[in-house]
Amino acid sequence: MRSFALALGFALCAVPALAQEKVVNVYNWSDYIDPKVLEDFTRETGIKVIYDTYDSNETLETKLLAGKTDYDVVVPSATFLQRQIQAGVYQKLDRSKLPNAKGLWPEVMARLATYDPGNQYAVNYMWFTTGIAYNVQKSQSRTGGKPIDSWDTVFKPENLRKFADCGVYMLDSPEDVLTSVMRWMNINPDSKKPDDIRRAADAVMKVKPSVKKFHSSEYINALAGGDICLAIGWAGDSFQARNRAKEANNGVDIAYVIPKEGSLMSLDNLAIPKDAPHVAEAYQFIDYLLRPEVAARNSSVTNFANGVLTSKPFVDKDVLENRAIYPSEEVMKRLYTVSSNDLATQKVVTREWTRIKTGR
Ligand code: N2P
Repeated sequence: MRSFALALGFALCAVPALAQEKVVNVYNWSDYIDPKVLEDFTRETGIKVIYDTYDSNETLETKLLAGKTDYDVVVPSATFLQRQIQAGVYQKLDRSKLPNAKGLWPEVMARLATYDPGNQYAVNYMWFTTGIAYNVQKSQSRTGGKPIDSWDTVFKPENLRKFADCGVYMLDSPEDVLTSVMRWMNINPDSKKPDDIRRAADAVMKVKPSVKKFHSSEYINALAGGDICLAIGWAGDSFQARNRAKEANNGVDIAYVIPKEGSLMSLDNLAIPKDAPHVAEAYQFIDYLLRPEVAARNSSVTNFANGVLTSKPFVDKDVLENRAIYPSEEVMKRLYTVSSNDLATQKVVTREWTRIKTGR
């Protein structure tokens, strides 16, 4: 009897203690998941998700290179992933622990393999373009009624000046902004020549007087609330802004365009840092995100295309049929990707970006 009581007592104390120990520390981009997915994951697995967010690769990279982070799952863009793999930041993935990886999109993984040969260190989470988001009503008078379809609107100083009074934001991301301006200038966006990067930065300097802020997440609410009327932004975020305005029923209509000159296509990917404290939980979390129904929910809520091909039948129709989110073959031809910067090039980029933002 006594041993039964002891055993019961042990069980009562031990179960909550054990349950408390199961955690996964996730560091992801802001506005990049259906929050209910996190709750459902915990309900199903008993693993608590400690979730933290960022809005720039530079922020993530600074933390990863500074030493131990305690993160179990992080989401670097492919160009940064490549450099971080070389720096020894990540562990190789054991595919036997990711059974849902079988649904990954072969073309997307092939593109990712140019940064992570053999797809050894990461699986794709989402992929997307960088384009122009704008307030439809406020743009009308500023473009003379013409639809916005070219980077001319952003990079010709006389054009952008017309938007200055209603508010212009640009992503605080040199990769997105400098490659867009290079493409517009007919410079190879993947050029690593310091001179090309400097010329691109000079062009951004010329339109800077019309830019209210360089920021990579505030533009969603700023567009939705009618506080700004134009942004260089990411497709999913721009459609989130459109949806937030619709929900608020505030009369603001937001559109997003992949300019005719073309857009940068980027891949964000799930990876496990080498020193992750909860590796088993990290695998469970990544595998959960790769479940077709779960990946689809994340796309339906965030308006970003996910890397799981088998999730397509479950993605909301408006998202799946939106050609700026899931581009057609025709649109795909206008998209370009860029390779990773080596450290020397990255230094030039950072210096030029600081010059743009601070004027020094
Ligand atoms: C999510 C932004 C993710 C795209 N808000 C940039 N990596």
